[in-house]
Amino acid sequence: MATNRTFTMIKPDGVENGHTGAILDKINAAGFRIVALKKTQMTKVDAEKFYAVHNERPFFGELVEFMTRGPIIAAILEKENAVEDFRTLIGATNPAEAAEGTIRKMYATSLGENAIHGSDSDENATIEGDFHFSGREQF
Ligand code: RTP
Ligand code: MG
Repeated sequence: MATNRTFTMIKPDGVENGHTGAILDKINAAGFRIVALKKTQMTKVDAEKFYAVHNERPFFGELVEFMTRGPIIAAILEKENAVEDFRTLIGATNPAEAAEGTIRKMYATSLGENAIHGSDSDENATIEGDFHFSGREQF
């Protein structure tokens, strides 16, 4: 089951800029089924834990500040080859390098504020989904 799932967050910039509906439409049109979905806001402790892999990077403080400044939309998504196909749908980390038609090309504003997250492996998809949703919230 986990191999067909990924985890995403519409980041605070995407929510603030009013892109939630359009982004969910694109996710739906690309064939992903919603397993879990909610609007929530991460605390500093949450964001430091979620992005712990980056805690030595120079942008870590900025990233935590950004990810906690407003609500996000968190979701678990299901589809064949979910992790890789979702990374293709969202595009490169830097929107300036993202392919035409990708979510980051259309809705991101900068390298730091890039509208959306997608898990980078099946293992992280499970860890990240379970970070935000209990078993009873995943259908
Ligand atoms: P994400 O984890 O959010 O899906 O993004 P990603 O895999 O494409 O990129 P990653 O290397 O994991 O970086 C995580 C997030 O940190 C911010 N970032 N800022 N200012 C910078 O140099 C910089 N580099 C990365 C971005 O919000 C990026 O998505
Ligand atoms: Mg990443």
